[in-house]
Amino acid sequence: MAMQNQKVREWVDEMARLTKPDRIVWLDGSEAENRRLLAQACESGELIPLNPQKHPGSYLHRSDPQDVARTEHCTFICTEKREDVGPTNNWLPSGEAKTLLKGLFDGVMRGRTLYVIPFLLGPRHSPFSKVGIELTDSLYVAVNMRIMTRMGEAALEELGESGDFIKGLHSTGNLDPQKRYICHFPEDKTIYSINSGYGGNALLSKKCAALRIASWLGREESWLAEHMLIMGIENPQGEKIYIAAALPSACGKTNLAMLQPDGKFKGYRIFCVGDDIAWLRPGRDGQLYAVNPEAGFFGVAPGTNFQTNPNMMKTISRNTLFTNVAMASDQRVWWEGLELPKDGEILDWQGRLWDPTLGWKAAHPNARFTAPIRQCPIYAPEWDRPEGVPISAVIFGCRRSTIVPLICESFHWQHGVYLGATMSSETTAAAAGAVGVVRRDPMAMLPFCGYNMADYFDHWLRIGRQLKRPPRIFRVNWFRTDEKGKFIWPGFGENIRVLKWIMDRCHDKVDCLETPIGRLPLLQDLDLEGVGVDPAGLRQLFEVDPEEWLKAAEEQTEFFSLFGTRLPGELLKEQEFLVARLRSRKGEHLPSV
Ligand code: SAT
Ligand code: MN
Repeated sequence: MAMQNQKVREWVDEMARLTKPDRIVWLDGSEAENRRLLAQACESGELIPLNPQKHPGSYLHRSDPQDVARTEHCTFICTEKREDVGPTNNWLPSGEAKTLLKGLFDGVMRGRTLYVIPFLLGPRHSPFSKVGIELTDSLYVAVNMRIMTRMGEAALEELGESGDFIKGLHSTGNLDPQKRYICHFPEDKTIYSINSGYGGNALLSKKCAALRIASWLGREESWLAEHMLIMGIENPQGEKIYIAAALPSACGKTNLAMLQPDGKFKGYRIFCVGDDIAWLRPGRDGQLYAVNPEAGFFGVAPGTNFQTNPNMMKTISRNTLFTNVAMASDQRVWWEGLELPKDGEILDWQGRLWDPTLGWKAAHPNARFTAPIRQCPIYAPEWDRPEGVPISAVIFGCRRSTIVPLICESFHWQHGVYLGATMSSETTAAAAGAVGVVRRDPMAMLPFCGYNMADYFDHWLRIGRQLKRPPRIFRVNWFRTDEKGKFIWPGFGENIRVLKWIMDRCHDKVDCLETPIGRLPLLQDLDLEGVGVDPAGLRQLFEVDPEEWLKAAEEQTEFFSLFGTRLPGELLKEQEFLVARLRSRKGEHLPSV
């Protein structure tokens, strides 16, 4: 590939002098190159070809068992000043971190190939878009990056002669978890990642560039990089709106992004623009516009099936890379949530012979698939629109078995930012650590915000002030459970009922019930026919217990106080008013349905 850009070349040379690979291969993103890389990966054992009839063009990768999820304790934001990364990020002083990383990367690619991967985040010719270059010694990373981003020539063409690109250096090193580092230097738009090959740690375009580095850039340039899906909804009358929704990792964001309305909601159409990351900026008309910087899905396999996400099942029917799923003897993939094959044997995600009596899961709970967005049957061609899509509603979703009602609308932008900032959620398998523990996860960005979250909240408030027609902000919780621990709300395709209410609110078609925590639906406006939730369940789904919420507000104080005086006063004011509203309704059971 003709490599004209002097700045890129200099940087590649410098990193090659450090890492000392045997050879350097520049990737152009072409089909022929992809075939060559896939063949090489099969030869080296990094990929296992799957049944060509059942899974055309698809492969299985088994990772090191110690390298199966993001490792937040090894993830650092490295800056001059600690205050700039705030109390919720791990910090290293940039000078010290560079010395440490230089030591770790010195000679690490000896005997290996260094792949140069230019990638474009966002549509071509768009004011939103950014170019990045990832250097990696992992073939697995290279073939995944081709699916996840607009990779190769297109990115270099966008870059032209400019030296303004995000730099990412990655090596799988020796996968030593003790020496694993994912370090971000937002001040020089650089990422260094070593000793992991896992998606979020190694596909540097994803959480590292498109969220951590991009959030920093967004603050400087007046836009937002968010952990959000983008979807279009069209009602039977042909009205269409776009929604951006934040949910923590492995909480059903991908399923929501390509929801399939059924039964009486068949007249609604959903269009998927993105399932994980949204870049948002105020447009000249005073609306908020969004693009998906990515070009593929890196979704959770277990639990994905024709009931929970038929559109994804079709998306991953070909040209898909599977990671840490199980495999049946006919080279078909399998995971928990799919029907067990009637005959033949199953190898678990580590290649061990498996059967259901063994007591462990065949697929790793964070097993993933990588597939191009264009294969999605409800893919929105607007995905590639340089100006993005106008957002009418923002959703902050959390995973809470108690307290938080199914849906609630904020009173206004500032209150919506407060709802986002006070999100808490039960942890999942997407990150290493205990699962099911409640933790604060503001805007589902706790692990992904590249700067001080107090400044981030302030940035959200500032963006709101630039919008003449701001989106409405909602909070959802699909995960409330009953006394027996069973989910009350069926979720998945039935979530269309909640989206319909959101859409009706955006079109001023329905009223609402004012409660201390926000606006709840009037039950008659929420189409619940045939949803299968009994009246007691409904009461629980929408219950707002002022006592419980007062306790929750107190816990927020603890979180807010982490940020000291840097926390925007607007959020404290929202909290103060919430507490006052709750106190005035103490002892009541809200709402009465
Ligand atoms: O971090 S990943 O992008 O690999 C998965 C996730 O946590 O959403
Ligand atoms: Mn995610």
